[in-house]
Amino acid sequence: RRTAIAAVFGAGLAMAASAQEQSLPEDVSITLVPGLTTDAFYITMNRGAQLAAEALGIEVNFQGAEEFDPVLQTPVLDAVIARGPDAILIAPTDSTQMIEPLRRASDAGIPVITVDTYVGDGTYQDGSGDADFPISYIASDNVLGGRIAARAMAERIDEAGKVYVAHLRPGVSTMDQREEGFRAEIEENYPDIEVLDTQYNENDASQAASQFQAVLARNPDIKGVFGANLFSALGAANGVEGADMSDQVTVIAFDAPPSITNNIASGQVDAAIAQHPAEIGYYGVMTAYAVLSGQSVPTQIGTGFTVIDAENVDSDEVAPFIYSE
Ligand code: T6T
Repeated sequence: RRTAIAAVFGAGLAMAASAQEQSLPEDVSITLVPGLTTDAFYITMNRGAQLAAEALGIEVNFQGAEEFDPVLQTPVLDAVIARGPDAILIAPTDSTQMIEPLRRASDAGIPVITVDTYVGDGTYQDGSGDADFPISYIASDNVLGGRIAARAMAERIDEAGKVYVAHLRPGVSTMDQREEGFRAEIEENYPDIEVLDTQYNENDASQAASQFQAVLARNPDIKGVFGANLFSALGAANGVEGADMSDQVTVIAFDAPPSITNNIASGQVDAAIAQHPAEIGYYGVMTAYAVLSGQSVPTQIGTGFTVIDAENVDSDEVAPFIYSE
């Protein structure tokens, strides 16, 4: 027993000693590469990132492409790698196509942390999968988010009828997981809801709006649309409004800038699943700084959701979760 106590005490001393030996890194510069620069979700993520940067006295640059596209994100990333920041936080725009571009950063000795979306199988540093090199993944639990959206939908359509998912493009991890969670929740709990084929809109709201018109033409009894990200939801809501169907068709949105929440008050959108992007940015920067300070970090950090609907949209509780634009 004495030996055990001595051993524990000894380990404590060793930890304290190594903590003392570590010195905090100086002149730290981190680059945050969003999925696209003009999206309220990433703008809000950057707000959280800048808050952490200020607290730590470091620099965080926000640099990305104007569209959600791996072909446009790759040259931005290559230019970032060439400048050699101390760490890269990135929302990869494709879970497969961004593996090799990100491996170039890691091979150049720049720690990579993914935020929002992931590459490979999304579990890093476990010795398996073809993209094991990122240090950590900080994001919403998107499968759970899809399940929450399904419950919100079911409640508003009396648990019966046809619905579909408006999605960006296959291969975007967040979107694929939201669809997976949405379908699983309906399949397990709502036998009278039919989920039609998913509609892919390339993150273009006007395409999402015309897709609603086309689905409506084939299914005049359509009951709901799950717009699984901001542009999918905005487009779906516009499509429903354009067809003068807001009273008959429920729109559940993922993401919550004022362009969505204003439409909740007017009844065009029935509920929004708000992510907490500022938290993702804040913890992303803190995690990168911890890595640069020689600390171990969690390989995954999950952030939460706030469900916003007509009952709480104007309340003080949800105000902090409405995105910046
Ligand atoms: O929903 C977010 C983000 O989580 C997703 O990966 C891509 O779309 C958004 O940026 C919203 O437009």
